[in-house]
Order: sequence, then structure tokens, then C-alpha cells
Amino acid sequence: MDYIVVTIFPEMFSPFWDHGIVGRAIKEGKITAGAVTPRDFTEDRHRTTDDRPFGGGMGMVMKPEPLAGTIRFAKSRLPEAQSILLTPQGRPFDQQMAVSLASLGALILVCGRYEGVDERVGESLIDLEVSVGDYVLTGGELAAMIVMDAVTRLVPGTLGGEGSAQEDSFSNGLLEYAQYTRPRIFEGQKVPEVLCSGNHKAIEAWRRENALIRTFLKRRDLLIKRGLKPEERKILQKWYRDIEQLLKDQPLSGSDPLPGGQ
Ligand code: 6GU
Repeated sequence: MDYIVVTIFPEMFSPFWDHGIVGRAIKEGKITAGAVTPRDFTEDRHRTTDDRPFGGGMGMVMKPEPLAGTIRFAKSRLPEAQSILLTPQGRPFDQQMAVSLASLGALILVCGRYEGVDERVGESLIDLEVSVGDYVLTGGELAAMIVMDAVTRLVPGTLGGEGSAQEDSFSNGLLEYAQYTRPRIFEGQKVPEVLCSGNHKAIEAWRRENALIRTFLKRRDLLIKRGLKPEERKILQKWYRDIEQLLKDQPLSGSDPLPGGQ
């Protein structure tokens, strides 16, 4: 995978490209990454990349000529690349989009700044607009890093543990199961016994059940979107019956103090 980022803050990317899984992927040649800046494609003495909006209003707009020049330069370096504009107006980024972008060979990630980008740049030079969530950032740089991070770990050979990308949250539509490491008792809380049993079948069953129940409790929207397999329906039904039984066995005493002493 080859990336070129178009940004007026190329320095923001050095720490990201120098560390962790992404840093290692670059060192090992699994991906390449570079930044180009519209400042180098300006013609005026002040190297101006923004200007006031036509029609008035607050903030500044990224000028079309330097941005278009930069994107064209990036395309000359990566002729096969898809060009993506990071903007809150874009299509919501999710794991499925990460998987489909990872199957491409090259991406040009264009970071908007200020209050926006001159609309005419998008019309001719952008293949896809992407947003990383329903909130507003001061620029597309962090969003570009999010996209590169999520895509890079799907490039074969970039993750340490084989199969890690297949097992993780969302790849099967569920959240990940709970993880534990030593010590076996931490501040009075025990690691679930089955995980220390060495019984791989039982461990796998516990993890499947844990992932399902966690998703039900924390992200019911994901389960609804994805639907339930017959065996998962059974797991949730059993869990439901267990809770019903517990409630029958433990009638309200009325004497328990509420947390906070009220
Ligand atoms: Cl891609 N850019 C900006 N500026 N804000 C965002 C975003 C992108 N995604 C969510 N908020």
C-alpha cells in the first residue's frame, strides 16, 4: 500500500509514521508514506493557501489552485491511487470501508483545513469523501491518520500476531471478548477460571459467549444491524433464562442501601 497525504501540516505525520505498527510497516517496506503540501504549489510571496469565503461569513477557505496543483502532483506519483478528501461531510468511515480501501494499492489522502475546501476542487479531483465520525475536527490530518492506521493493519504482514485482524472487533460484526493477563487476582478481581483451564474448546466457547453478551450490552445497534446466528440466539436465550432464574431466587430485600448512601 502506498499513501500520499496532502496537508499544510506535513510535520504532524512524522510521529505517526515513526512509531508502532505503522512505523514498522514503513521500515519493512510493506507500505510507503509521504506528505506533500499546498504551500509548495503557491505562486505568491506569502505562499497563501487560504482566502476569505465568497458571500462572506466566518473563517477561511482553502484556495483551489495550490490544492489542485498538489493533488495533481500526488496523482503523477501514484497514478493508480484513489483520492480521498477527509471532511465531516464524507461517507462514515467504518471497518468495512477500511477493508475495501486496504484492497487498493494506493491512496491519496487530502486533508481539509480551515472552514473548508473550495467546492470546485472536489468536483474534478476527488474520488471519495470520507468522515471519521459525527463531530468536527479542526482539520483532516487526524482523520487521515485514522484511515491510514485502520487500513495499514489490514495489509498482509503488518500485524505481529497472525490472524489478529481476522479475530478483532467488527470483522465478525461483534465486539472483542474480554482479555486478561497476569496476575490472576488483581485488586480482588479474579480472571475467569475457564481461561486458565487449558481447555481450548471451553475457552473458545467462553469467548464467543462473552463477545456476544458484551456486544448486546454495549452496542446493541451492531447486533441489530448484523442479525443473530441460530447458535447465538441460543446463547442469549440461555443467558436471559439464567438472569430470570437469578431474579426469582433473589427476591428484593428492600434493605440494601443504594450506592451513594441514599
Ligand atoms: Cl474527515 N475532517 C474534519 N475536519 N472533521 C471531521 C472529520 C474529518 N471527520 C469527522 N469530523
